[in-house]
Order: sequence, then structure tokens, then C-alpha cells
Amino acid sequence: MIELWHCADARSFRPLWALEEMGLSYRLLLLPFPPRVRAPDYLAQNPLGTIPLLVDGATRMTESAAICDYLAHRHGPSPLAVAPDEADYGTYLDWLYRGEATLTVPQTLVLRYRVLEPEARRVPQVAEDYARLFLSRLRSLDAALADGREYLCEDRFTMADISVGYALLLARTLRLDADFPPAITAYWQRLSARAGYQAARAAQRA
Ligand SMILES: N[C@@H](CCC(=O)N[C@@H](CS)C(=O)NCC(=O)O)C(=O)O
Repeated sequence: MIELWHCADARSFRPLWALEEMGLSYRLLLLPFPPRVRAPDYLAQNPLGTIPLLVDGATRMTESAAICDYLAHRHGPSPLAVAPDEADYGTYLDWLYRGEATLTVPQTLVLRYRVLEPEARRVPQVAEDYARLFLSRLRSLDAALADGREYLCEDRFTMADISVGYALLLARTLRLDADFPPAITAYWQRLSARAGYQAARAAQRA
């Protein structure tokens, strides 16, 4: 049985969403955030203290976007991955990685320096600068959606949409979504209306 270690609405939401989209069986282990501090026993499972951790037999993975691609291949074949012989393979990999490295990382500075740190250690200037950086990086997404496409690759929903969709979910949590361009708002509404997304939200509530 696949095991996913998860904190509500954290990056482990990507693999949770992917598991639901694929209809795979899994066991969800919910932790308080941050587990490093509030569930120190978890360090025995993942010395980084970060989530996600996916355990699948002898496989242990801690990168959310990589886990999505892994699930589609190891437990596929699945249309949620784009294969090397498809036209959008490179575009798929770019969005899969960009969702995390380019779109989520700047938001983590906003989260830390606007929300998580105790009042005395908050740094409004850092939070504001990285919020602006995130919003400027959304230009690549707005441009990709400008031709009216529903999803990022191959005219179908893929793990690339989950990777980028999570960045948009985090932006909503941080209230950065008021500045989304209309095409991104519509894209987000499409993603969040999916049964797989709704099932993942229900799973983390349970
Ligand atoms: N690049 C990793 C980042 C994992 C990560 O930093 N997760 C955050 C939650 S969103 C975390 O566990 N933070 C708690 C900590 O650093 O102690 C991924 O995409 O999974």
C-alpha cells in the first residue's frame, strides 16, 4: 500500500491530488505543521523533516513534483504523464519543475516572513518583494494560457497542471490571488472543479 505523509494544504497536496486523479489506493498519514517541530518522531522517517514523504515499497521520495511523475509512470500508464514521444514532452517537464522551483519557492518566503515567523521576526519588505516576484513570474502562465487552452500540455489535464495548480492554491492561501489575470483565474476554477481535486480536499479533511 502506498503511504503518503502529508500536512493539510502543503506541497504534499500535489501527490495527494495525483493519487486521487489516478484512483490509486493509499494510506494518508496526516501531520501537524511544521512536523520538524510538532512531530519530531517524523525525522526518523524523513531526516529533512519536510513533507511530502511517499513510501511505495522500497521507494521513498520527498519531492512533490517528482512524486507525481513517478506515480504516473510506476502505476500507469496514465494520460496524466506526457511521454517522450509526444510533442509537449519538454513543455510538460518544464511546467512540472516550474510549478515548484519558479512559482512555489518565492511564495514560501512570503509565507515565512508574513505568516509563520513570530511577530518580532517578520520582515514585511521580504514578504512584499517575493509576493511581487511570484506575481511577475505568473506572466509565463498567463502567456501559455493566452491561446485559450484548457490545460498546459497536449490538450489534456496532466501532472504539470497539478504542479502549477498547487502553486495557485498556495497563492490563494496567501491571498495573492486578487492580482491573478482573468485567464489564470479561469484556469484555477477549471482545476479546482475537478473531481480529483475535490476528493483530495475531502481526504485531507477526513
Ligand atoms: N521541493 C520540495 C519542498 C518540500 C518542503 O519544503 N515542504 C514544506 C511544506 S510545503 C515543509 O515541509 N516545510 C517544513 C519545514 O521545512 O520544516 C517539494 O516540492 O516537495
